[in-house]
Amino acid sequence: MGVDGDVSDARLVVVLGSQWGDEGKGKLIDLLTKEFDVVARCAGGSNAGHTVVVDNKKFKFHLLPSGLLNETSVAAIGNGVVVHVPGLLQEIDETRKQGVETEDRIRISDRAHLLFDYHKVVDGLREVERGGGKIGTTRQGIGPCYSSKANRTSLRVGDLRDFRQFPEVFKYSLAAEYKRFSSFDYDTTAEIARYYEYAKKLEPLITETVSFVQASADAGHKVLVEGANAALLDIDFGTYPYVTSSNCTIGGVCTGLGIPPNRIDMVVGVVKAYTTRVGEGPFPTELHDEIGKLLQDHGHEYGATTGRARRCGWLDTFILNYTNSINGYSSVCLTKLDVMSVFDELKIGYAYKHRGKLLDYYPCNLNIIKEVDVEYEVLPGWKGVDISAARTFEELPENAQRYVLRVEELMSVKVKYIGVGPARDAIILR
Ligand code: 2SA
Ligand code: GDP
Ligand code: MG
Repeated sequence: MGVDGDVSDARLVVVLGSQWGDEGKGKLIDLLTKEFDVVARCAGGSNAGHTVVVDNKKFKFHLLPSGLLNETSVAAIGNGVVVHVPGLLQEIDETRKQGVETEDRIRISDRAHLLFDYHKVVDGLREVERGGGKIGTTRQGIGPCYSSKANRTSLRVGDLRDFRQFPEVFKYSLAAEYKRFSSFDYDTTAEIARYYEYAKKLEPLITETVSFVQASADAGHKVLVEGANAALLDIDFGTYPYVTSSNCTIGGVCTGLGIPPNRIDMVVGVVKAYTTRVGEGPFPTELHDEIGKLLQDHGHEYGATTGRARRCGWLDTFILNYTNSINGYSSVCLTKLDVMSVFDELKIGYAYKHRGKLLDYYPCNLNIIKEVDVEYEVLPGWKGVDISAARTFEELPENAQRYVLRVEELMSVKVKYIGVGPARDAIILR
């Protein structure tokens, strides 16, 4: 991974969430995508919610890559993604109705696994069963579908091309869920019949995406990989079990698309200027006071998929350094700096202390994460100054510049992009 600055120097660029999601990946991808021929998703499913605002019109992407808004890019959904076909068809339809041409612009991996309605039902039942210990999932069936995949009882998009195994595997996989949870109605015959119909609609989109993406790169086309969810939600490196069921760190890009690591030129980490989390799980810099409420209101922190209120807190560079150690950010996009214009002073959590001792790595044990004392530094704010029209770093108030430079220093990574508003052009390039 050599390229440190401009995406124009890079062939294959990856955008990843560096916190607990909703950092504003969708908006950065929309900005970068102009230069890219292929935009690809590698992991997750319709749990993801990526918002792009264009001329006051809001686009919300769940399964489709946000880069689809650039009309010259082709969108690929990789093998690591779990695909709810009716949801995808509906999203394609809605995107088209919003004026985006989708014809011949979408490729879906034949190796991607199919997520059925019963996975969503089981997701809900598992959450209810967990009671107070619930994960706070989006109930989009993500965990149950990846479980079927790992159990090797799943069906893949390619099975819609050759239905021979479909009914048998479908019934077998569903029977396992019935044994576990007998209390749900499901019309198996009708569902299988529906899939014969979906298969006809999906057929032109089904692609062997490993060769498609690699041939595009070999032909000199530029590829942008769009991470979904984020590092602290990664099934291996996140705050397990309060995580999603895929690898949303850099490894998921290689396994979710079939890309060798040495083809990746650049990794942009998207960092929100504060921290949010939706769902349960530890969050050391969370604010339960009026400051947290102010961040939620001013930042419009509500889930793009479920509408749930997101929990809010100060920026935490201890987690950012942990996720940087895994993802290796070439540069950072610091989003929502404008939201911080409501404070007299700002805090950055930069270290964790447990029982009086500074931690030198991010712990796996959630009890320790719950018990840590966060070490903060306090920076002066730029209260009341509207920064949303700034388009150069120099136009930012001195204290906003200082905040950005401090983040850069604490992370040892260049802050290359600064988000100053939800609009497409509300961004500063450094
Ligand atoms: P799941 O549904 O099994 O993936 O949930 C497991 C955990 O992962 C979290 N998760 C998310 N966190 C932030 N944003 C997500 N997407 C939506 C958005 C969320 C929404 O963009 O706002 O609308 O609520 C997302 N998807 C999954 C989830 O909260 C669980 O903690
Ligand atoms: P993603 O999941 O990382 O793509 O992020 P989401 O789309 O779920 O949430 C980010 C929200 O912040 C969206 O509503 C964006 O429109 C909005 N947003 C992105 N960048 C900025 C920014 O710099 N400032 C403000 N105020 N909003 C932003
Ligand atoms: Mg989101």
